[in-house]
Amino acid sequence: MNDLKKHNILIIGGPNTGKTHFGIQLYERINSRQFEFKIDPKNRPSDLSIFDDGLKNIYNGKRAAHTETGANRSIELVITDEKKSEVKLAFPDYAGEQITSIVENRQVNDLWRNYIDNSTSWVLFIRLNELTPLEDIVNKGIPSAEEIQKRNSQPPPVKVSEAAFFIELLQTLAYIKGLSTFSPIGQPNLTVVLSCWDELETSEDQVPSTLLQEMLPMLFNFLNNNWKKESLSILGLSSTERSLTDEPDEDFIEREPINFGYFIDKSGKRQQDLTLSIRDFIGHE
Ligand SMILES: Nc1nc2c(ncn2[C@@H]2O[C@H](COP(=O)(O)OP(=O)(O)OP(=O)(O)O)[C@@H](O)[C@H]2O)c(=O)[nH]1
Ligand SMILES: [Mg+2]
Repeated sequence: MNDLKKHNILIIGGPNTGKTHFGIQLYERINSRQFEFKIDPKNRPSDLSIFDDGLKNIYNGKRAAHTETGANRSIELVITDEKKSEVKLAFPDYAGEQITSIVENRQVNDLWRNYIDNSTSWVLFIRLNELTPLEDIVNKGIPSAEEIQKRNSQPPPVKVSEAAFFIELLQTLAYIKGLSTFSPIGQPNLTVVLSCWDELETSEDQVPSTLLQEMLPMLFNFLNNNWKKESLSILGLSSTERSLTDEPDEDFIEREPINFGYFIDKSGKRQQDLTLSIRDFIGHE
């Protein structure tokens, strides 16, 4: 079997969830060859335009720009681990609105059909801090009679909860990939990444899956019911350790972007080597 075709990781995430910053920070690390996963110089992509602007920004202590709607750039990185086995990371950088539109329109275009067909691992970015909790049966009791009357006179806009959004998204992707939901899914391997972890007020050894269970219980149950245990991981991620803005952050410049960023592994341990997250993305062999 051709090793290069073995792993194909697809990053899936709505607007503003941190996809681009993760791509940049991960790229810098594999390129530096100081971490577990590396880019072999012979595999270095010739066209890096996908990360160019963002890289320039973060080296100036500023955030990278929002990916333009309509931009569909992707980069394929062939990465080698300590044992010299190769992983192909297909990293698309698209505007997160495309994900929103998959759910809203229940439709994908040919480009997305390709991404989905070719992928062997899905990495779903969720930024818990930006979720708007909608009241539902899981997190709220029954409202008072007065409250009910108020609501009846003012019908709220119809909107699905965040949990329902992610479930709908995963079901749509699974359907397109032709997966049966009669038995738990083993492939694609699924990693849920709780991004911008530094924004969350968590205790030192907070386990990411416990946090997801608290914040989005319905999604948590869906994941556990539909994915095989060994094909599902839930991680925390902070690509920049802080919120960069359009004003230069001097400390970030001085200490260099490569020294910022970590992820929280399944057991709640902080890992400074961002490239190790790739191991979870790939999943069990
Ligand atoms: N605090 C904090 N902020 C982050 C982190 N990663 C990204 N951000 C911020 O979150 C915002 C969105 O990050 P992007 O990487 O552009 O998100 P994206 O998913 O590519 O967004 P679109 O291109 O709009 O789809 C930016 O303002 C970043 O500075 C992080 O680890 N911590
Ligand atoms: Mg982006």
